[in-house]
Amino acid sequence: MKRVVHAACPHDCPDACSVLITIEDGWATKIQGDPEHPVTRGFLCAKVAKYLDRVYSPERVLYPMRRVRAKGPAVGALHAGGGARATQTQSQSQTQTQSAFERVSWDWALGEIAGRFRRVADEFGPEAILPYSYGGTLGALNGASMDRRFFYRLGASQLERTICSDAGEVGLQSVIGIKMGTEPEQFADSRYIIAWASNIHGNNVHLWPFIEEARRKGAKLVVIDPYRTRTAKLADWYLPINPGTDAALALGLMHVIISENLFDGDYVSRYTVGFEELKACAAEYPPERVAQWTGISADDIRKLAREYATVRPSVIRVNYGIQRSDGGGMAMRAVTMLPCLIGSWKEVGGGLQLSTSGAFGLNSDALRMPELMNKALGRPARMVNMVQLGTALNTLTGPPIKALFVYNSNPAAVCPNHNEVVRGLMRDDLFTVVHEQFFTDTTDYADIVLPATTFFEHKDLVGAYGHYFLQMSEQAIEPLGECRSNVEVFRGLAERMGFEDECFRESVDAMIERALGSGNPRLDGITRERLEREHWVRLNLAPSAAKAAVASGADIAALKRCATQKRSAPFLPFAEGNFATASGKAEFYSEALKARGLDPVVAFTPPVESRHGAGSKSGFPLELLARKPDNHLNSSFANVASVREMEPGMAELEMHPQDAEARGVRNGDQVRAFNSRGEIVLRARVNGSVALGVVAARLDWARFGPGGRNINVLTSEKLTDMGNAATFYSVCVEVEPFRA
Ligand SMILES: Nc1nc2c(c(=O)[nH]1)N[C@H]1C(S)=C(S)[C@@H](COP(=O)(O)OP(=O)(O)OC[C@H]3O[C@@H](n4cnc5c(=O)[nH]c(N)nc54)[C@H](O)[C@@H]3O)O[C@H]1N2
Ligand SMILES: Nc1nc2c(c(=O)[nH]1)N[C@H]1C(S)=C(S)[C@@H](COP(=O)(O)OP(=O)(O)OC[C@H]3O[C@@H](n4cnc5c(=O)[nH]c(N)nc54)[C@H](O)[C@@H]3O)O[C@H]1N2
Ligand code: SF4
Ligand SMILES: [Mo]
Repeated sequence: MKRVVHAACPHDCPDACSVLITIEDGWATKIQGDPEHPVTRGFLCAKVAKYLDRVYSPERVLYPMRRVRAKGPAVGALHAGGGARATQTQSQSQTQTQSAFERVSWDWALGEIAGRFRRVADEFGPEAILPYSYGGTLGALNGASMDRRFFYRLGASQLERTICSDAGEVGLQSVIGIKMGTEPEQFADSRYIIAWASNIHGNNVHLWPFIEEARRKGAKLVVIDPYRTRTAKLADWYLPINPGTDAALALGLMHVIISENLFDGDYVSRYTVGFEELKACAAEYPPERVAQWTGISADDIRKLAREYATVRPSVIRVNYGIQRSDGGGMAMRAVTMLPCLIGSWKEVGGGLQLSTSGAFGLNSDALRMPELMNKALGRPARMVNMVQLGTALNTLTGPPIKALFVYNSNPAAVCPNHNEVVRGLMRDDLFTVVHEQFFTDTTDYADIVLPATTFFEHKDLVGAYGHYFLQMSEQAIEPLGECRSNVEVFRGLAERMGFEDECFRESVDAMIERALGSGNPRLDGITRERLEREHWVRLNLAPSAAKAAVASGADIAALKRCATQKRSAPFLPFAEGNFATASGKAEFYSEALKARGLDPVVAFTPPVESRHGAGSKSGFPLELLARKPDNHLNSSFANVASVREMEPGMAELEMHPQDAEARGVRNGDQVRAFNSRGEIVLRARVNGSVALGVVAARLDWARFGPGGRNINVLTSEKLTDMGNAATFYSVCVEVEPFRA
């Protein structure tokens, strides 16, 4: 019997695709994008199009396992080189990895974990236990619900989950108050599109067709990125920028826009505060000065400012690459001011998008129940920053970390300062549990591995950070082997710990209903039953905003076009102000930042590890971009052979010809990239991807990397100016020819 199940891709990706899974006799036989979904539009990215290979991979963890050999990667599992060679030896390394474990029952595994947790809590206090999770699934339930309840009730340390986006989010919200922005569909109506630190074609591919549509109608695409991405190669105008200097560029643009009177005085006076302070600040950033930091010429800065302000509607797709630097919060803050200054929020196809996730307003507190912490500790538990896992595992006291529970994450690949992370994970006195779909870099250090379902195997509610549709992801197949979802694992563990609270018995459907019951008007009328029936539903997005657009003279033709294309009326969140800040206005001046000791307007400070920072003078003159692969998702998919094939040359270091020549390096040579934290041997690729002074490499599983390492041996635990986030793109290194 053949049927089609509606699911939603829960991977950490803005597109949150609507997925159709064909099931025949209980087996998934086909996956495709839902042609009806207005953003998915019938296609999936290349990696998820191959998802059957991932779900039915012979390398899935299918049963609970316990360690029977010493911690660490299996000897012989390591091999040099990436790409095809790694793929060949993959199954071999897999067998060795698995032989470090033996199968146990769920009953035994849960009993062992509960027993160890109890002993650790008795001896050191429950804060000696640390959960570690991030973006394995963004499903509302399997991302953060039963797990949080469990660790709150236990009184475990809290994890500060800032490895990805917090600097940018805080920066964005410091101006507009909420994580909302231009809907992707409206990019089709733009005439000037800036992809700012945004590899759209690689990381946000469902925005691309809207941009193509706009370009067919004459729109211009500008890319601002220190790396010549796929997106940059396809742009009308590519502006390579020195890493970490975006705040200066945005200030330079504002300098020109203000001094040439190209801003929207009416919008500014009605809907913003702090213009005079901003004007004074921007006056300090004439294009000639900005050019020295950014590497973008003064003429280009002027041209970009004039075009952005006058070719309308203009929109900015800014992405998280901008905020993985010391000053990431300020950079995002500065860029967010631009549409507020030129009033492009009023226009269909105007504005800016970083994230749309703030619109969903699910009742996350009801899912997570932080109040359970009081029951355990009578106070909030200590916070441990996930970016600083290495330091935490090795040096934290009061109490030390004695037990670690990893799920939805692969820290032995994705965490910065890899060598310290591994040193910590190797500790014999650390009890580590990893709940996973695969035997990853992190399971190499696990005492117990638990098998996890994929999104085919469980039900969940899925929001998005790149569009405004809420989705129900239905379970398509029975869990493989003895796999359990995150919800069920923590439910089972709570029972074994003797936690009698009712919340640990709540059903998945009841939790979905609670999540929807936040009272947020954007969720009015969106019930579990309706989502089950319709699969995806557009949030209630204030219709008055669309009317305001007409009233303020925005593109009426665009509205008509929506009607004929059966598109929903465009959503213009800030056409009439309505910012979610304390003042209700876009804040060019922020009292809240001032109270936190930050510049209340904008400040540009070069990252410490950059050509203008102190780091460049310490013998490591090159700026490293430790990037994401176009066809993997952080470390996910790197182990799926059919996906890996699409990403050749993983173990490469891309260099500028002059930097290579100055070091006696030729294209294809083995080079040693190093700094004070570590070293890695890669193959030099001199291919025009990076500017002078910049080198780039991709994130991979350490196991597939040369010497069992990945690029995170070079990245640092330094945190950003806002949001305590990671600084993966502010890293200084030196490179030399490798001699074995
Ligand atoms: N194919 C694929 N898709 C993904 C992911 C993946 O790994 N692969 N990861 C997912 C995740 S977790 C996230 S957070 C999103 C992130 O998606 P993006 O925000 O697009 O993230 P990045 O690729 O980190 O950064 C985007 C671009 O910023 C550039 N960049 C780096 N430093 C700077 C700088 O200082 N200034 C400027 N202007 N640009 C800079 C990088 O070269 C990169 O091309 O993508 C998601 N989607
Ligand atoms: N050098 C460098 N490092 C980076 C980045 C970079 O650009 N460069 N990007 C950073 C960013 S933006 C992010 S968001 C982080 C991402 O870091 P992570 O969130 O750790 O991302 P992934 O590498 O995708 O690992 C997720 C793991 O969760 C597992 N998983 C998936 N679904 C489930 C589930 O339902 N249950 C359980 N238990 N497990 C599941 C997957 O198999 C996978 O191994 O990496 C960061 N690290
Ligand atoms: S990873 Fe992103 S683009 Fe790919 S299917 Fe999932 S949501 Fe869509
Ligand atoms: Mo991320």
